[in-house]
Amino acid sequence: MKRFLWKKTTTFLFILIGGTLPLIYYTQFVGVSSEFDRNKFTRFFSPSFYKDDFRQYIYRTDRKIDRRAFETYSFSVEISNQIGAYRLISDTRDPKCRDIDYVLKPRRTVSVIITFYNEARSALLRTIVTVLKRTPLEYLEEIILVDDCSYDASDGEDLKFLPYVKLIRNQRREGLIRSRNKGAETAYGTYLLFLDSHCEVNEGWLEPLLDRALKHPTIAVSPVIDSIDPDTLKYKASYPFLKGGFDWNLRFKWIPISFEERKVRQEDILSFTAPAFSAGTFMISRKWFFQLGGFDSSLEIWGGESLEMSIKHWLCGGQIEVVPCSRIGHVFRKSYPYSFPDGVYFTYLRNSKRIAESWFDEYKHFFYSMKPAARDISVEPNDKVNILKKDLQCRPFSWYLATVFSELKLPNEDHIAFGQVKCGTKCLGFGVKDQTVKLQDCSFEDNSQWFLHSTTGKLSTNTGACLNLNGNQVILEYCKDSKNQMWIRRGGKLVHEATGLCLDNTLLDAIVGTECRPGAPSQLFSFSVELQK
Ligand code: UD2
Ligand code: MN
Repeated sequence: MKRFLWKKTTTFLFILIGGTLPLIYYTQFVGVSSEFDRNKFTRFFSPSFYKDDFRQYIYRTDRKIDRRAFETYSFSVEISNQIGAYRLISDTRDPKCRDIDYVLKPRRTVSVIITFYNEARSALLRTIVTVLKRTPLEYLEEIILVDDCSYDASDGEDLKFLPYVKLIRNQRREGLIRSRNKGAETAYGTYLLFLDSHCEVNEGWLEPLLDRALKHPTIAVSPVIDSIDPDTLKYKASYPFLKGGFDWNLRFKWIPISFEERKVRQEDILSFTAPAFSAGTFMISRKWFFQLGGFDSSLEIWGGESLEMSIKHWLCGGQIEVVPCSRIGHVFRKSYPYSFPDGVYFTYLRNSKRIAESWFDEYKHFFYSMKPAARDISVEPNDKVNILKKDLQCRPFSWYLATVFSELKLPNEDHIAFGQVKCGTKCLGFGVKDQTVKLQDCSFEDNSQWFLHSTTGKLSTNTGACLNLNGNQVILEYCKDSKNQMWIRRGGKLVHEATGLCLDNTLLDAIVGTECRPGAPSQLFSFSVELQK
């Protein structure tokens, strides 16, 4: 209703100032001002914009890229151009959502941040136009476009005449992660909302997001991402009851909410919590975003940043919710239309390692056991993360696993304990060079202090070697199905099954097998994580 009235008013204004139109057109083309300018609205909402004006933008060519080829964008640009700046799409919300009258007080504004790199002009324009047309403008602070150094600077420059639009252009390609940070740094809105450059926001998308976000300053919200087919550009509703998550490879994963959970919620239109943002489209308070340090700017080009943000957000006091009444369409492409300077595999692996090293505590070894190649990649230590953890009193990763993401099972179900193995105040470790097992000062940094105890009794290192006894000397050898490699837990002791000897810290930091002695502290070992079986 409100939007209808608004349209009426602008149409009226349009007729009223018809005589001065040529002058207004002129000033807009030269783009004299990026300040708020009511004239922009007149032009933007005029029928000629949708009929012809946008075509001048879409069909401007440059020689560096083929603007008609499917491969240039990994979706059908021809169909996208035919659709133009705007189209009607099906309202995919649960019909009950339409009846909700959101009373959004206090008023808050949103800065929409769209990063793009050589995007199809029609798709980029449509993303912006859908935001302008389907958002109550009193909630919209601005639309910040971050051009990540696309080949053709006019991709972004030509859009500055649109209302609310501001443009930043990177002098070199920074990747979407640093670009989003840059966009956030210039934002004024109370909330930041990140969008890809090939989206179409649907009817009533923003109000339900704001409604939830207003409940608490650290609730970050995510819409349901509908899919736009890359071949046909058909808009399709997605199943709304999916949460964002990931596996130990740190690959994003959708997880359906359980039947029980749906029953408890009673109402399908209520929001639900999720371990991670449903991909990279979410809204977060600007203040809280910067308290969290923004996205980790060491992450390169593409990948992982939404997981990094999700994990630290939860661990440091936030909550993520999926809001089923909010819908945004996104073109899910089957391949990357752009290059990765270091290759996509390596880039993603390095980003993942950085996240695991920063946030996974001793669980990082599960990541390494899935991705052994990551061990050899060097990533700079994340000094900021320790300050952040202290300042915000962030919880350990084990809390996240137990409380937020119980669906993330340990990769190998057949173990009973893992992590650091402590005897007194020291930790079991092995010398990488001499391969002797001894006690060392405990350190999370040290990969050689991580052990796994399997249900069959094998006690192995993170490099996959198994502990055995030779006489009473502890040795490391290839794991095999041998009784000699079996250790049983008995009252805090680790008993070698074949000989009945106990693991013992006899002298200084040496570790050997000795006769088991009741209550001997030097024979008591505890794992940092003991699983209940
Ligand atoms: C998914 C997320 C995306 C981001 C990414 C992982 C959705 C709908 N998409 O991406 O937001 O979280 O996973 O990082 O949630 N871009 C640049 N510079 C570059 C590369 C890309 O600005 O160097 C832009 C690109 O034009 C696009 C956005 O970043 O607008 C996301 O890239 P994408 O669409 O290729 O990624 P997608 O959909 O696989
Ligand atoms: Mn995308």
